[in-house]
Amino acid sequence: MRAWTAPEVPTLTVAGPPVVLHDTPTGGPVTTAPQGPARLYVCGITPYDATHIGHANTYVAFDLLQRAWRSAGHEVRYVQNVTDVDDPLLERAEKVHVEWTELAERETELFRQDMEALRVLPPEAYVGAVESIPLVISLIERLDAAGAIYRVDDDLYFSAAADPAFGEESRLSREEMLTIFPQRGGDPDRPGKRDPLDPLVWRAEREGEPSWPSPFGPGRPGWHIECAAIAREHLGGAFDVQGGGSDLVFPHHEMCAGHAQVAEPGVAFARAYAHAGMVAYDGEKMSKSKGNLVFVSALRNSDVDPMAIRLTLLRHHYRSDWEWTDAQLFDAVDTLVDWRRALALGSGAASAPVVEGVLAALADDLDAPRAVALVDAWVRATLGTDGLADTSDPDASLTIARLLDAALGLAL
Ligand code: 5CA
Ligand code: ZN
Repeated sequence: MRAWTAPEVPTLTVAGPPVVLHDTPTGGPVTTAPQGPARLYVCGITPYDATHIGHANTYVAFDLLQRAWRSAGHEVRYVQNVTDVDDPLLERAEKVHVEWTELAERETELFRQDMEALRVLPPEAYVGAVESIPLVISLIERLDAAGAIYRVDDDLYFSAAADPAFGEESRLSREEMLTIFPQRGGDPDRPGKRDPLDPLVWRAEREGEPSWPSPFGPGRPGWHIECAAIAREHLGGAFDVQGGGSDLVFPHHEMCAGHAQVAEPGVAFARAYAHAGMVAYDGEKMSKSKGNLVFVSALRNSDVDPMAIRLTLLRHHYRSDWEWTDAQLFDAVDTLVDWRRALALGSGAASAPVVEGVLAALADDLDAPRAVALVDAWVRATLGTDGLADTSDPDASLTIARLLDAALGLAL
């Protein structure tokens, strides 16, 4: 699939430190140590509605990771999927009387435009579920050869327990898993399953649903096997970071890891798992099913500067759960007026400590709020907000503008 156009990223003269991330399985910091290019997989959208602020928050978070790795001198191999066939997409298409392929294409295109506007760096491989069906089939065959696949009617399930490490990604108790599983696409109560937690990997053809031929009969891929197959194919085993929103910790990333680790015993799916917090609106998690959405495209269509949207997101640590309010957006618009005023001056307060501080903050578990606070302090000193304006650094504006663009994705 075609990704979107990459924004220019200025090169900085100062290198950033090694990147440390909070790892969900261990619950602590891990220093990423890419061997060769840093390999990143981030779960992509299910394209049945427009990009909302929650999605944007997740993709901006992992954009910071890509930028921090680049600042630390790594090349990055970034892969993202598009779940372009799945239950929610088919249900929505039927409800609005649009071909599911047309809906998926339209919403994916809107997502590309939103990502471009927010200056999110595109993945090197942007891969759809439909185009990956041969990969899914060969992964299922491999799991079957390992004895981890069984049939319920004409559908195929994966024995979660076949992975000795099952449960280590999410670190949830069995009770917690059983509670969450049905809320996130699982079917624990289906008769004939060996374990209620086993996930579907191949859904046999149903009337009125699209299907593709396979050695196990016509059907379509389950959700987790899609990401496992795409990540394995495009990144290989034990890639550096698996990313997504925290709603994917279980079952999605647990099951992806399970599929991959049974297919290739002894090789971890990913070295680290990083999860972005959930954005709420009107008191509840922003989600398509609840309908409490703030769309990036709607804001753009009402002339909101995408850089103000991005700054609003950056003011929250990527791991925190927070609630979107319009007031925060207006505040970011005002902030950018000050920042642009300071950047227009040419000279300003010393820039070197800001460069060092911002790169250090981002390498420290993507601490964008700390980075933004350092820039705010530089702007105040440069404009003389709290006293005399500091103009001691003749090239400050140029240096800070490049830093904002390269490290934070803010082109002002
Ligand atoms: N296609 C699957 C992943 S393979 C999927 O979850 N699609 S999605 O469209 O529902 O979500 C896309 C990404 O946005 C996921 O990483 C998800 O964790 C994240 N996300 C969804 N809702 C929110 C929210 N309210 N706040 C933050 N991130 C969110
Ligand atoms: Zn995924």
